[in-house]
Amino acid sequence: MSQYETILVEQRGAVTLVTLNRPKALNALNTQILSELLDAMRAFDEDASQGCAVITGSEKAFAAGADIKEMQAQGFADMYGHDFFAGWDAFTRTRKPVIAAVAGYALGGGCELAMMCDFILAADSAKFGQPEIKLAVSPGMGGSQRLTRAVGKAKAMEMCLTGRMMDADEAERAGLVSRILPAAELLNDALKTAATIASMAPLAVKANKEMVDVAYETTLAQGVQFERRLFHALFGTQDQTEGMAAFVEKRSGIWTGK
Ligand code: CO8
Repeated sequence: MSQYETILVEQRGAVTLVTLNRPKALNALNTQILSELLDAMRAFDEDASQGCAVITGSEKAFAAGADIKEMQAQGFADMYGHDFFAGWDAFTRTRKPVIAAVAGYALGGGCELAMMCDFILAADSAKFGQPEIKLAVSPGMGGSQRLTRAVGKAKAMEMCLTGRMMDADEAERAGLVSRILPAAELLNDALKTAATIASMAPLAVKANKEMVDVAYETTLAQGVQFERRLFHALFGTQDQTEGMAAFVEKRSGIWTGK
């Protein structure tokens, strides 16, 4: 069903599975993969039958960074003038949850893409890094900011300044990934986790995602206030009435998304 060249998109029930598919370049992120991924995410967000997405790569690489060969000949005027890669910001405006299922290398833009997802499930083979400094540049898709928020200044600073990689164990200890799985179980677990999320009431899913994200953008008092207001708002939904009735009647809720 996929009309794309650099990604594969499949619907598995209510879960959209997106597989980055530039194996010869270890899924390096070029302009085409960005535009195809954004198109696929827009379609996913608009499709009422879909509740959660999983983005994955290959066994060897989730993505080994932005495409160095595409960037190599660019100068400041090209990069700044065209606000190169600003398009990735649209990815973070996806309102339904997106899970990154990472095996192998997630480097540079690959690590940044994984961090733009709502959470990361890692195979035991996963390796995360921001090696841009070795190319005499820096993260450019949010890595210096999201990595610092995820793992704290000490580790983020060391990784950005040395370009060293973090293995899955260290990434889990540091809070970069939510769980580690044996590589052979990664995709199945990610799809099961996504199916669980997709089985929840859709408005509550959006609200929960939004309020956790707000924790990164605001003060504690404003964040708590934001949470409370959205919590109150959910009491205006049919699904809240159904969810609480179903609990009391010891049955599963049937959601309308209203
Ligand atoms: N871009 C383009 N091609 C790549 C990339 C990449 N990031 N990574 C790997 N490839 C290509 C290789 O060139 C090679 O192609 P070919 O067969 O034609 O020579 C093929 O993929 C296989 O790679 P290797 O032979 O190198 O495989 P190894 O197993 O020996 O090594 C590594 C794997 C360690 C992952 C190695 O490929 C590597 O170090 N890759 C580069 C990692 C890197 O530096 N990533 C950061 C890129 S910069 C970046 O992401 C900036 C993000 C923000 C930009 C935003 C701008 C505004």
